[in-house]
Amino acid sequence: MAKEFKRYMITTALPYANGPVHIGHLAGVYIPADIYVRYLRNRGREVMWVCGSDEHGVPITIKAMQEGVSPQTVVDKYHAIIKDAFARFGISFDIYSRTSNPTHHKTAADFFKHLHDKGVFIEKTSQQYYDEQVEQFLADRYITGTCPHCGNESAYGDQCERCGTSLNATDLVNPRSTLSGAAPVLRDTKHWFLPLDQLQPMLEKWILTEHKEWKTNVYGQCKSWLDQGLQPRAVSRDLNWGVPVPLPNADGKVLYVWFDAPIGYISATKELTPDWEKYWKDDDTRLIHFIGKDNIVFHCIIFPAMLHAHGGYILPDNVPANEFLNLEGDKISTSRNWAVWLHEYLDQFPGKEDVLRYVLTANMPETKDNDFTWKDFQTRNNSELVAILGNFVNRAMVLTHKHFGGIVPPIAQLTDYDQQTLAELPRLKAAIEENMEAFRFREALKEAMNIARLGNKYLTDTEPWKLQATDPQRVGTILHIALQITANIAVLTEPFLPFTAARISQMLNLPNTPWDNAGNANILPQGHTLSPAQLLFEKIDDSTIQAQLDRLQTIKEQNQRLAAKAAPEKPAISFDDFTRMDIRIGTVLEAEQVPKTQKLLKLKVDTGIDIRTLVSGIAEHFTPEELIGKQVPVLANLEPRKIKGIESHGMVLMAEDLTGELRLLQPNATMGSGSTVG
Ligand code: B3M
Ligand code: ZN
Repeated sequence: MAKEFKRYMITTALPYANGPVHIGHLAGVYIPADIYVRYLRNRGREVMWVCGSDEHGVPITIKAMQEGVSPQTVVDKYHAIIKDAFARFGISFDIYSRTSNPTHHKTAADFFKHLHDKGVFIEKTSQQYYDEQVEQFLADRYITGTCPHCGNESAYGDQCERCGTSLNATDLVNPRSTLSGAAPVLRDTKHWFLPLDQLQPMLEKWILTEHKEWKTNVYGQCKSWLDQGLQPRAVSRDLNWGVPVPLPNADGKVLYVWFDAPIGYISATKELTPDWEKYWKDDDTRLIHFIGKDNIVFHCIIFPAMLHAHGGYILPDNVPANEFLNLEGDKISTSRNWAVWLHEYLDQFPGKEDVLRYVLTANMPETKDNDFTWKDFQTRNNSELVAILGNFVNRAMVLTHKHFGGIVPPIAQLTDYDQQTLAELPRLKAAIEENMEAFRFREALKEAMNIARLGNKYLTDTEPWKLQATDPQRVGTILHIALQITANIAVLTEPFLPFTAARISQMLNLPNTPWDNAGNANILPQGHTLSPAQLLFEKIDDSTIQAQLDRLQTIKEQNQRLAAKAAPEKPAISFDDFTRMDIRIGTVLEAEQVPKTQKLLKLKVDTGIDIRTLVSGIAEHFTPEELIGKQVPVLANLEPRKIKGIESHGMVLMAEDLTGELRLLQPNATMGSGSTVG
């Protein structure tokens, strides 16, 4: 029997204020939470949702170094961008705070002090990596190396973002300082450790036996860490940015960012209400953390361990973490600028907040990584939002204005088909609710769209536009039903598409209708006056999508150039070795694709010595037409080789640039075939 809760405490991961928010954050964390919270509020449940910027830790100081400004400048800049973009996008936090806030500094310091005074921590001098060139200890992201679990070569000192494992810097293979690139040395330093090993039995019982209902990805990750055996974790760092360790003789030490950031949830609640304790301490509060998969260990193991060790706090009842969203087949990355940034989207697509909300919900990475593509964005807009939802609402509104002067007509006789259609409304509402309660937001959205599908089918089947002359009463009944379906859409799509739902409500002149009053045909009274119809969605054309794809292509090319490195030199050869090669200028006479291959071209080349056949793996770089007539260097005395059954006599020499692109090498004036190269 599921536990009865009185209220909900919802948290969403605090985004680092080291960059703007992108579609990966939205699909993974903020949209699911926003849908869920709007749903809870609409059902009249007591709910509090807190978030804010994570302004501490090495992610911030690294960004400051890159931008050549202070950490404070970095967090001020990105906090403002993030907060504003969330607000414009309709993300309905009760508070969006920040961890540089004095309330937070005090709350986090007090929390640490409490654990310290209770004797929870192990104080230990241990060896930590130190960069002798910049004379600094290397916390977390100041050190990278190869993850011992998955082989990722750019794992951080505290975590591998590829496999999600939480690491100690000394676990890394081949560690390097990100400050100087140097191999770091080990030096003694004192830190406070949370004895996760001692807390293991409590965590095992709590997660593995009491929370078997957690999503399989979350439960599975927890189980694998617990199976490996938890180790004590340092909760302080040698750094000059963060919440200072609130103890004497702790100069230059701050709280580890992953110690202070989750306490930020508590601080934000405190900021909002003096009555904060009931949300964090009452057993009848249901605490739920919405996060991405890279944050699972911190929210399921470390933060609960902190709360438990402190005492008096509730633990999360669920942590519905999502997987990752990719962009056009590639991992989203702030540093590589491979993202669709929310603030840019809002500027470029004004009035289309719900289109992005819809597409990201429909592709939400709930059970596996998923991909955002601009083509899919266009298709979902044009064939779902425009063609299904927008089309239905528009037909119902326009026909009512045309035939009934914008007044909800009365119902006359209901046919069996009418009754069947109306019976779908409570069923669809229940299906949305069931999926919402289980954090299955993609399914919930599908059911919500099914209301519009139902309406479209109803109008298409009953064809009221053909009946006005012969049976106006029947037309009235049909439109009455269509308008009740529209009103259901206004109420039941609100959590997903709040801007659209508000516009439908406004068109319908709909008084504030609680969720629980929907799911039936009694929302609009007959005789109720509607406002003018307006279009909800418009088609997105190919050129708009192409502009986005072009922008990404430019970024991809920039990244390739930045990442490209010249290959190391090969071992030395003698002058004799070199002169043994017979390189001639040849003229390409014929070129054709080798059948059933992707890469091979068959060339007929005049080498001056003879006319010969060459097979070259360049078909993905050049068309036959581009080559015919060109002069190219040919290594003529390469032993003949059979390639796909064709004997190749030599090799065309080309230049390959750092990104793998091929370029022809041509003499700067036409030469006789057979001219030598050396
Ligand atoms: N700032 C990590 C992240 O943005 C971190 C989350 C903190 S939640 C308390 O992925
Ligand atoms: Zn890894």
